[in-house]
Amino acid sequence: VPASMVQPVAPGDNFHFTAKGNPIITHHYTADPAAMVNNDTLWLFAGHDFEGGQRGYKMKDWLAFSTVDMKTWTEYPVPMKITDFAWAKSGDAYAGQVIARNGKYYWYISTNTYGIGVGVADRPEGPYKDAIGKPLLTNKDCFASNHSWACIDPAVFIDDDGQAWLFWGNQQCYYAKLKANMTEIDGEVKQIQFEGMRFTEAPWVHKYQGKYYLSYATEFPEKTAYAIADNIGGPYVYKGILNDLAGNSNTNHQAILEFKNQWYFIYHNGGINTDGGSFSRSVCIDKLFYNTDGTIKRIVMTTE
Ligand code: FUB
Repeated sequence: VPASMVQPVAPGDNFHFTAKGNPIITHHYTADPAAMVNNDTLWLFAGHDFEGGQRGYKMKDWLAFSTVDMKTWTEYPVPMKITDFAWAKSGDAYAGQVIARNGKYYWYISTNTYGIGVGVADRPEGPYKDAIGKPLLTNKDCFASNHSWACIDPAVFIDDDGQAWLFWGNQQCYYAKLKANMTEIDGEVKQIQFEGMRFTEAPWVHKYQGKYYLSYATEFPEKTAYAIADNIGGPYVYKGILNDLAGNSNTNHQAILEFKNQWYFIYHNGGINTDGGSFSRSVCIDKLFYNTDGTIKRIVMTTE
């Protein structure tokens, strides 16, 4: 897939396409999906693998898509670029998540090496701008790790009492409260203690029947594991592997949410990657089902 694929550029110059099974987007390489439901619309936010091959990640912007029926999609002009974060310099546009609050949309993003930032916009499709002009979190907030990409993969969650939380990390999973303004950390950074499968990266928090579910990438190449807790900070009880290795991709990065009475598991694989590397990824969506005891049935990855 050439990097110069169809791309809306001007506001209103949206691009419409119909997903024909997985991967759902075949005119770009897309990775690290995060999703949000806003009224009758599911919004999908993704990273964007530019070139692939064996050369590592090359990710310079993030992309936004919406759907009302999980089949027909709208793609918007590029809502945010790594260069919108002056402090991120030459970093890559790693994983993030968008959430609505205070009539605005906050996009927590990560960059390899430079840490986690937050973009803000008036509309889900952007354009987003750097909300604070500096990183929200850096490697020094990842006190238990000593590698340069420890501070990545922010996942944001607003609890029923209105408190917003941020989870993030690589090799270790960290969490903290966000202040009501969504742009400052409130109090101490803490660490999730895992028993069960090792935490690699890509935390995602959701709530189901009053319990907290923390899903995450485990091992490497990555599978998706999950754990359940009664409290947001744990203790989280390991419940097993949720998704297997995603073909042709070392990473798997998931989002989990309910839309129109159906739960979905959104992730990436290397479904249209023909170069043999693991850096040309594609977002996929499959249905997610719970057992009556609240555990989740293993995801069946489909191509249809
Ligand atoms: O896309 C770059 C990085 O790869 C993400 O931040 C990780 O979650 C993994 O998917």
